[in-house]
Parts: sequence; C-alpha cells; structure tokens
Amino acid sequence: MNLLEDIKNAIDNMEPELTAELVGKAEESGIAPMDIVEKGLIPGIQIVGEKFKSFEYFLPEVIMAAKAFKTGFEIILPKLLEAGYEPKGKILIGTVAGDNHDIGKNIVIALLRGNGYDVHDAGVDVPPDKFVQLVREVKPDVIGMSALLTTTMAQMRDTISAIQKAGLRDSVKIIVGGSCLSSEFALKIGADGYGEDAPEAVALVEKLLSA
Ligand code: B12
Repeated sequence: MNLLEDIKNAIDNMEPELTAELVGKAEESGIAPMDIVEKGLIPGIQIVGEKFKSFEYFLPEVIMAAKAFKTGFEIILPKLLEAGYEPKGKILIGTVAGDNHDIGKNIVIALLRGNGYDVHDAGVDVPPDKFVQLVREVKPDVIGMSALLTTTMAQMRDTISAIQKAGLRDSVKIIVGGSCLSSEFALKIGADGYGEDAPEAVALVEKLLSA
C-alpha cells in the first residue's frame, strides 16, 4: 500500500477522517513528517486547487478537501516543528471589520499552508487596531486581508493607514482579496497586490517574498 498516494487521494476525495487516519499510519510506519507533507498532503490540496480552477470542483468540494488537508496537517505539524521544519514565510490573514465571510479566506489559508507557509488566522470581523496588534505579535512577512462586501472594502484602506501610522508598513507586504475587489482597487489603497483566487494568492506571496 502506498500511504502517501492514499493521503493525496483522501484529500482529493474530501475525507478528513480518512486523511487523519492515514497520516497517523504513515507516521507510525516511519515515513518522515516532511515527506508526508510534501508527497501526500500538498499534492492532494494542489489537485483540489487545480480542479476548482477548471470548474471540476465547486465550493462544497473545496471546503471539505480543505478540511481534510487541515486535519492531516495539524496532526503532523508538531512533528515537523520538532524536526526543524522552516516555513517559507509567515502570513497573517483575516477578514476585515464588519465582514464575516470566511469560506474564501479559509481556502486561501489551506493552500498557503499546503505550499509551506506558516499562516496565522486572525478570523473574521478584524478591526484595523487588531491587525496592528497582531502584526506586532506575529511579525508576519505578509498580511492578507479578505473582504466580500462592498461596504467593508474601505476597511482595507483604514487598516493599511493604521499599519502605516504604527510605523509597521515597511516591515510587511500587504495583499488583498475577495470577489468585490480588483487589482486597481488594491493599487489605489496602497496594497502590494491582489489575488483573484487561492492559487493566485500563493503565486503572489511567492513573488512578493522572492523580490
Ligand atoms: C456564503 C455567503 C454568505 C454566508 C457567509 C458564510 C461564511 N462563513 O463565509 C452568509 C450567509 C453568512 C452571508 C452573509 C451575508 N452576505 Co454573503 N454571500 C455568500 C456567497 C453566497 C458566497 C461567498 C463565498 O464563500 N464564495 C466562495 C469563495 C471561495 O469565494 P471568495 O470568498 O470570493 O474567495 C476567493 C477569492 O475571492 C479569493 N480571496 C478571498 N479572500 C482572499 C484574501 C486574500 C488575501 C487573497 C489574495 C485572495 C482572497 O480567494 C478565494 C478562494 O478562491 C456570496 C455570493 C457570491 N457568489 O460570492 C454572498 C455575498 C458575498 N454576500 C452578500 C451579502 C450582501 C451578505 C449579507 C450582508 C446579507 C445580509 N443582508 O445579511 C451578509 C453579511 C454578513 C457579514 N457581516 O459578513 C453579497 C455582497 C454584495 C456586495 N458586493 O457587497 C454577496 C455577493 C451576495 C449577493 N450577490 O448579493 N453570506
């Protein structure tokens, strides 16, 4: 039995419990934690990302697959840290004040984690001063903000101003996303980039951190 292939398929088949069971078995059988992530969990969530982009999968499938990925990843994370795993970068991400939409944000988080980033989820309805406080605590390389409501888009500008006023703007890259936004809007409010979907969010982070 190829456990890594099975983990990949369990994520693609949206099975959180099976993913957890297989990750446990893989660990017990002595497979290195990093191999479980790189050859099982990540390929699984990447397939799902591709299927979502090509309209083979829709929202319910992606949410379940992201849950499967998260369940498996949480089991293996302590072992990865013990083994000296170095994430590619630290990301702080939240949905802005007044907005409780988090499905898209959570997919972005799953894909970023799947691609080797340490992601701190600030949750939903996050006001500017909370973002500032978390930037001080978490010290992220990148801040991601999500907004789905036209009425909450302005919170992104306010959050960037608050980060600037706190003297923290030069220490972080800021990216934004959400179906009511555009790259023009991102540029206008002084963000470093806009990502249309989760794969674009990953590509944007890769680009910003390698610049
Ligand atoms: C599900 C949903 C809800 C759920 C939210 C559940 C949850 N836990 O998220 C519930 C029912 C609670 C809800 C409530 C409301 N909703 Co609503 N909701 C939706 C709906 C149907 C789907 C949103 C969604 O999840 N899309 C799927 C995800 C995968 O896509 P996504 O969020 O865009 O995320 C992707 C990208 O945008 C990007 N992305 C997202 N975030 C980020 C962040 C970064 C940094 C990057 C790079 C990329 C990125 O990547 C994601 C993955 O590919 C949309 C309609 C629609 N078709 O979008 C309306 C919609 C967003 N809602 C709307 C409204 C008006 C509301 C309410 C005000 C309704 C009301 N009168 O009470 C409330 C507001 C509550 C609040 N304060 O937030 C409107 C917004 C209109 C507008 N432009 O302002 C929409 C567009 C419906 C409509 N056509 O009128 N809603």
